[in-house]
Amino acid sequence: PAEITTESLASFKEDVLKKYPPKVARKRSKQFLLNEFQGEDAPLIEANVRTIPGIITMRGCTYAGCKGVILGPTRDIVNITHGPIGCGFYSWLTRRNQTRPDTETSENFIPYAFSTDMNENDIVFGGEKKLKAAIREAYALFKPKAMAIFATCPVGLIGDDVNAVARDMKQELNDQGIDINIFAFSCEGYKGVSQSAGHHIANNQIFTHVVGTSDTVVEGKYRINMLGEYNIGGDAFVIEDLMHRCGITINATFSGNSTYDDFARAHTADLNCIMCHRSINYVAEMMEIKYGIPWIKVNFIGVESTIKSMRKIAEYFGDQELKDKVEQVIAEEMPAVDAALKDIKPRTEGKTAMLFVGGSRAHHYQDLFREMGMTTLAAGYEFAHRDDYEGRKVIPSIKVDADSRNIEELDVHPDPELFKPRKSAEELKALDECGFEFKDYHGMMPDMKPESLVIDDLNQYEADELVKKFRPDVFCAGIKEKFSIQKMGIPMKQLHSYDSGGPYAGFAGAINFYQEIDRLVNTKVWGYMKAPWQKKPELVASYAWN
Ligand code: CFM
Ligand code: HCA
Repeated sequence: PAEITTESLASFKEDVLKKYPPKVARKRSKQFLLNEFQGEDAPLIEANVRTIPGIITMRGCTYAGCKGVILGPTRDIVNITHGPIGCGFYSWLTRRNQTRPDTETSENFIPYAFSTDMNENDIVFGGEKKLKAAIREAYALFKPKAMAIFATCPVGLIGDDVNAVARDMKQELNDQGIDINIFAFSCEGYKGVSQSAGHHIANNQIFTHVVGTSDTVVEGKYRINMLGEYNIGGDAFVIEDLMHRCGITINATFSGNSTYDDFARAHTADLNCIMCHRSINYVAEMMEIKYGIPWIKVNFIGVESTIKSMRKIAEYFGDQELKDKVEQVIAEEMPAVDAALKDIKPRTEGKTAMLFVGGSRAHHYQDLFREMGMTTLAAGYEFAHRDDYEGRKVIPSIKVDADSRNIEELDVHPDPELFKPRKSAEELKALDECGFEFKDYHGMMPDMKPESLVIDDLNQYEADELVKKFRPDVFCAGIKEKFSIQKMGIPMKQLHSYDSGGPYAGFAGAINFYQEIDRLVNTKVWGYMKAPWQKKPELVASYAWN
């Protein structure tokens, strides 16, 4: 592999971009940076812009971000995909969010796929009638307390009005004396440049139609919502256990292991803790403005970050009793962490990683690698925005960036009337100034070495070149990248689904991760990954010349 220096990274960028037509190279060069300036001088990166047609992006669509990501982990809402069957089928149980229905009678619709299965006839004559019939049928079969409808690309193109259908059907069922909430999402796949627009659409609708509709208050001295934690591989279970042991009550999680009622009473919490800022900052902002609930950024990926986050929550409430309890739980967990690190670190120290994932993990997982003594050579998000790279002090996420042609940033909450602050602006400002980093959201770039590459919306060609030139010890991304990377003889770890592993959150999760990565980067199997023609080049000659 090439040595990692500022020069080798800069020349790599030049070589990669040279292969593109000049106009494409110019655009890509704004999303492909050497992380040479640090702190306040972080270089500017272009993010959340359209992928250039023809490029094989790692990204997904707006429907995936809305239906799969935000609403996917909630178990008792019937989620109906209005679209061709493929959209429902490919978002059916592919994300590894888990759920634990609390009683034998509580509903769990996650194993089902509901779709209107649109076909040519519906495209020509309209699909609204079919959607209404699907809602009636789903109600008759499952009697859920809530139903959500998701628009796919063709729905937007032919003009079916999913919101009107939701309103009509809610009325129809309510008129029959049935207590049900039905709402829709205009989350057509093409609506934004990535999954990210889908998060925003999902957040707006859940806030408008669900949050605040129940006044049930959960008992507890310290009551928080955990925002942006989706329980992949059971991460939320680990966090729930940690919080429970500290005496902290989780009022609602958005949306790992959650229910409709959790969302409905979310406005009764004392504090919002944001795990994945990218996908859920909208809900935190809206709850702060409407209900005066402050938010803090937390991160339970990595032991150091977990400890910092637990202390930050205790610090917010300020009680000595809570602070002592948090310290006690940390002390209980640390011996196992220390033992695991003592075991694996001699084998992982000095190894290298590359991380290209969604909108927060490419940053959060660098902490775990750092704890193992490993360096991140290159990282990037699929769809994060500039604040996720540079930090929030640099650019507020709600600022409209005219150059980015960013449909999502312009998509402010549709009903400004909803915003009637309970906590005054002065009170919120005082909270901001009392020593917490409420608004100070830390981005990925200041945490990375100057000798590293930061690449937004990486594509297949660039991934191949990165691996060929620098041969990292592990490459982290998603299912589409998995096998092309492994065929180049480099271990690949999925940081979306965790392959079949996890949980990786908290202390127990960190130990899991250390042990899996140790096995992955130290196995000899990758050295045997030579194709026959690589071992016997004469084969090439005999086929080529005979
Ligand atoms: Fe947030 Fe996520 Fe992520 Fe995300 Fe995702 Fe995901 Fe991800 Mo896949 S909400 S941004 S849209 S942490 S599904 S649980 S793994 S791309 S880095
Ligand atoms: C999504 C979901 C996804 C896909 C993961 C992957 C996930 O964006 O639609 O590409 O492997 O985490 O399940 O991000």
